[in-house]
Amino acid sequence: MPHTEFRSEILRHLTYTLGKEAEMATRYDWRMALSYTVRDRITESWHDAMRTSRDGRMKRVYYLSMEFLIGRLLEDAVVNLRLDKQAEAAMLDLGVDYDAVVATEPDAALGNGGLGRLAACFLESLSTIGTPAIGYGIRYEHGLFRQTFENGRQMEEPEDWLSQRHAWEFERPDVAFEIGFGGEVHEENGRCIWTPAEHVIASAHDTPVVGWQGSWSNTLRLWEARAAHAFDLAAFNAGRYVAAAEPGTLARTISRVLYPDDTTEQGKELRLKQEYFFTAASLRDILARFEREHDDIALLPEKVAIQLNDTHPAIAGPELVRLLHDERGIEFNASVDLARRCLNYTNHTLLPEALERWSEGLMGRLLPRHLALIARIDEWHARLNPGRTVTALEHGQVKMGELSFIMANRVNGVSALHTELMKKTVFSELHALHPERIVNQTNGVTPRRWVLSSNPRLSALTTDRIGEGWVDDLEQLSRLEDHVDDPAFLDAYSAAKRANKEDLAAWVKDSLGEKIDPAAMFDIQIKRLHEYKRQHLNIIETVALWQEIRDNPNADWTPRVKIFAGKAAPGYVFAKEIIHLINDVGRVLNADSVTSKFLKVIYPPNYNVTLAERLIPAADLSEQISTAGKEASGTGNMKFALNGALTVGTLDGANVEIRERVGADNFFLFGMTAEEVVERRRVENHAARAVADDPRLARALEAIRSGVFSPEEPDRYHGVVANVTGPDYFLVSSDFSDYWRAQREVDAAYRDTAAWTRAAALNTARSGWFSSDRTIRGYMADIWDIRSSRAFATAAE
Ligand code: 26V
Repeated sequence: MPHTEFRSEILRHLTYTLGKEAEMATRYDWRMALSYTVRDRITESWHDAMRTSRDGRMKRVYYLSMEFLIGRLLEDAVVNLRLDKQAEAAMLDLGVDYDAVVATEPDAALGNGGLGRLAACFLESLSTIGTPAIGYGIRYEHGLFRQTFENGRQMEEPEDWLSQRHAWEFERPDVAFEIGFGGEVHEENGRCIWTPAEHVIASAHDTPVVGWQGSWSNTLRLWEARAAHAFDLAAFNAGRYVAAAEPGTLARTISRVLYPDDTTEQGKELRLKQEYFFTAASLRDILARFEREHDDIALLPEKVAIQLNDTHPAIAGPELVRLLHDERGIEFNASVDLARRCLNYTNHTLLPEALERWSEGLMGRLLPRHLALIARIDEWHARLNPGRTVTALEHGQVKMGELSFIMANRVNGVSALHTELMKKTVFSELHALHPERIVNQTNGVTPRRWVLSSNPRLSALTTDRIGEGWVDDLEQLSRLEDHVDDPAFLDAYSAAKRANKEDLAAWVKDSLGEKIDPAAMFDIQIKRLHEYKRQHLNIIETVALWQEIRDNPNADWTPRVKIFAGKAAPGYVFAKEIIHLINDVGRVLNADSVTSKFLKVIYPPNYNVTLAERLIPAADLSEQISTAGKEASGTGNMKFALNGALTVGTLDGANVEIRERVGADNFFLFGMTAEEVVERRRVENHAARAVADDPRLARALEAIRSGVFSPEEPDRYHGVVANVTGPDYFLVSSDFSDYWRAQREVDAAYRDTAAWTRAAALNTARSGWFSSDRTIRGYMADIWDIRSSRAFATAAE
């Protein structure tokens, strides 16, 4: 279609949907008009996909997730529909700056980090592959908080992504379910009846998720909470205006805000309410759809595959049993069996503090019937597995990991190492009872967003050399290996990286006022702040390097820019101290006229999907330095490798598999293995010993401790230093020397530009396996038993 026709559609939306004249339209108006125009193109394929799924009575995947970190949607849709040229030309014709318009879209941060972003990549891959799927979650009014820095300290502001209209969603006032809480359970003719004390309405909002080339679209269905009776007329008539609106306010708190803790803090009643709210609404929706298409409930496991994204929707087990047994009168054992054959559980962390547990008291108060059903499920499980068994209910607590495991057909880890650790640690006893249940599905990322759209230069070069088949068959990137000894290719590859770095440098200058040299190595660590991710290891090494440069300022240092980005949970004091420290160190180093040409520290605030898209294509070095055994997989590590950054990393999570694929020569390995970590913790005073053995570490810690970076408050970092030299659970001190060694190897390697570029290109060429398309195909084959996607339908024809 010519761009002129596209232009008239934009104008039509501007006039009739937005009610604006072109002369008066703002960038917001243009973005909305463009978004509606693009959305129109998706809607037909979306309807086709739904009709095909319905008419074919196809098995569907239901991905239940508390978090979907979707980011901006306009550019992604434009790229997937291949409308980029048309959209840009049409906007140019209209005298509107396309990039500026795209940049007005709020970044939808309905998630904390890895788990939520994975859910978003999975939905896109499911659409690309053409597998019928619905993602179910919560339509948070406020997503993850906005981060700012005040004198280097993290401040949190509410995020307001819905303050403007959300162009991509369709409200479905007709799709609504009453969700109950509390109340009583009584028996009537041998059947349990739950009479909740309180009800909230879950009402659906649908966003189409378009796959590559627009040939299939799935749905992201987010539930909004509202009151069953939003308004108390009696109170209003009595002049109590605030009280009159109270029922609505109370109900709406359920979908008001995303919990901003990714691993700390537990046990909030509202969180359990959110979990039950969206799980119960989703299951009712799933059963209603099933019952429209089938009349034999025995077919349920053949037609419905439910994936629990961590334990947050774990209440799905007892709730599905309740819907089948209590509400449909199916015998209890048969109900459990049916439910179990539909449900699967992905574990995303083994950190003990992140494993969900609810007190029996709270569960009994909020979900009395479910508590009783969990006890019955435990009995059922014990009966089938006589001898030593494991229960979900124990010592007055409901353990959601155990409950999910017991109620799941398949349980999966997110990298090879993590899956093995699941078997050996948290789930060892359940694994012994059910050795076939745990499977591995190493994470992946969508190449449409994380290469094609965010790195157009690398994409153009790749397509020029190997054609565009790589976009939905990422292992084709291996064909780039034929070019890694061609100087013209390497020149073009490094020119693309250089241009990306120049773009980033310009953005840093504009937004932070700091000048960075695009010729320097861009060394990036971006992720949530957490002790196990060890941003403090990175900044301590930075301090040690700075001291060494000051000792010997005329040496031939390899210039580096250390870039950090990431948020700390508002209540996570230690993580906030690390942010403060990084900013304090940056302030001193960036102002040091002797060293700043060799070493700078940059920390842009408010890390989100959009910022990741800007940073990753410009990276030379990817920091993946978690304590081995703690990072379940990582997905940023994959994005960096694909975009030609070399990794400095530990043998943790998917780093292991990245290194296996890109080759040990193209990966800077350091640190203890997961087993060595466990050993090392048994050594008395391990941290003090490590500090005593490494004068560089001792000196860096002394500078931090004595207030070199916080002269206005010299003891500001006593706590951080005391931790790293004392208990040091995450072994920052013990891994320091080897990290330093690896970093100096990185320095040396970066100086050989040709060899570095070749290694970077090999990272791209050998990372194709980390596409989320591959991960989804793995889930389809090993977990969901789905062979009926569009891809398979075409193959069968
Ligand atoms: C826990 C909690 C606890 C209560 C409050 C809210 C909340 C939200 C999230 C979580 C669990 C977070 C687990 C997580 O994000 N794991 C990450 O999952 C990624 C995708 O599999 C993986 O790449 C990362 O290594 C892993 O840390």
